[in-house]
Amino acid sequence: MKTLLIALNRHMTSARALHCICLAAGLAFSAWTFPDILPDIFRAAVAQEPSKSKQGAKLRKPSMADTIRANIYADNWFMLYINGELAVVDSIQFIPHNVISVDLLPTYPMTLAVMARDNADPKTGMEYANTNIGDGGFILKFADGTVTDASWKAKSFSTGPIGADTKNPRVENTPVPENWFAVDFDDNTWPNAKEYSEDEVKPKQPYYDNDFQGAKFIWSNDVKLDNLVLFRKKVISPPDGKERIDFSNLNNIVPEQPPRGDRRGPPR
Ligand SMILES: [Ca+2]
Ligand SMILES: [Ca+2]
Repeated sequence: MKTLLIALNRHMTSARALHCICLAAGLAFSAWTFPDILPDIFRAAVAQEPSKSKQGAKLRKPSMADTIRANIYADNWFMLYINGELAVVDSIQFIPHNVISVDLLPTYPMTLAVMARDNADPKTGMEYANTNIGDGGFILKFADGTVTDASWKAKSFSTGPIGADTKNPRVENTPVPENWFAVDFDDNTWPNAKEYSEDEVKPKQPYYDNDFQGAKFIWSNDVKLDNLVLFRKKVISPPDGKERIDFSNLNNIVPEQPPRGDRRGPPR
């Protein structure tokens, strides 16, 4: 290599020399990596290098056909982060019990992080003017086959009334970690969610009016006393096995134009 550098310095401009050094280094590296296919290394490089083929200029704009429907029901309230960003908030704080149905444009791996709350006074853990201990419950189903079950992580951060003592109700709170919804948050020490039956949660009618088939009600260990529960789940790939385009980089490229005639005329 030293000899090569001297020769290059003598006979070439510095720009051309730099080019040749890079080429030589590339050949040496490629020859070491692919000793038997040296003539093909350039073709291999072209095939592998720009992962732009996945996210590059040919990426089209997504349409609603690329989205998946999400059905979510919480007893009593939830908010959902997807890949670290707030995506869905239950529009009714506690009562009545409602189903939230939204369209999502999924990206995999998909990290789901949910905060769910039972209707409970934060100081007593009870509801309806401290006359009742209510129960929680959370269930979710996406059209890609993502469902809630015991594979989710679940951790309670507010429990009460401690010991179900309604005479002297007290609550134990644990600070919620600042980055609990982040993709890289470490939930390894969190327990798995516990599954509950419909009989145990007793969902209201909107639950039966929507598709939750295959999904399980989940909560932490005590569906009555745990009143603030965080759930996390990492969906590595679409559970239904269907290939989906990753549009998450769409704002950094110029998308392919839609076909002519795709545009609709003005409303009549
Ligand atoms: Ca409760
Ligand atoms: Ca409740």
